Amino acid sequence: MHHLGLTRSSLKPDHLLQTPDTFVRTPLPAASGVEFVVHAAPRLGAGFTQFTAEFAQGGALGQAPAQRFVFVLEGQLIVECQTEVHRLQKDGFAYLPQGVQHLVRAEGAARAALIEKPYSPSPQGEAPQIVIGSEREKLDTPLMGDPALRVRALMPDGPAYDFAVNTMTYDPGAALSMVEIHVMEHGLLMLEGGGIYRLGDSWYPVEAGDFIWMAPYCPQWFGALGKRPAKYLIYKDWRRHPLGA
Ligand code: UGY
Ligand code: MN
Repeated sequence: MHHLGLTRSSLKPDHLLQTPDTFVRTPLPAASGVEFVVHAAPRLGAGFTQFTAEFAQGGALGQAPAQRFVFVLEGQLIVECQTEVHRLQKDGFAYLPQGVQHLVRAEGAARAALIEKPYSPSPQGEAPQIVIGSEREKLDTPLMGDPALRVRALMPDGPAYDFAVNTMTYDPGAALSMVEIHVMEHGLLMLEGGGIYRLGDSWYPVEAGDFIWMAPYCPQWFGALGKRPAKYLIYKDWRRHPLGA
């Protein structure tokens, strides 16, 4: 069917809403049997990259040019690093510090969110460690005391780590209690449900499968709509001085 050039996707100087009808797949180096949808990249103005990686049966992903965070969206992935082998199910994740030799492979078809960021060392020199976990095992914390809006932190929050990845779950009707404007940028993947996202001076209907990039200082607000919770995976740069010092 003709769509007559219509899409919910929108690119503005301080944000990108990228909906699945506009996704274009590409191969990338150091991977076989994996196709990538590049969501955020330096060419967009982002300080990190975020992809959806689509693994065919037997697909594998080798070394990353930066720190790497892998979150399983569908299927299973096997992460081999140092002498360890970890099997990640849906909602499982792995953090691999920059320079750690590793392989991420799929025995069957699988999909994952991938986030990569050049590491900014901690001024005190603490070294980040490999992290393996599952979102389901993480503690649910009400945001600003609102039990209808819950946050799960996936990364450890220590001085060694220069980014955070959280999930945020909104019960139907729940909303951010304020319009946020902050120095950190975001990469956001809608996992479940939907609602209205305010980005800059625009309000967008969004749903599971959509990706959003928010530049530093992009005004942002979300309210959940529908009869089931809305949930997203959200990246932000974290714990580093804005002067880069
Ligand atoms: O962590 C955050 O800044 C988060 N509350 N932002 C967002 O959901 N747009
Ligand atoms: Mn925010």
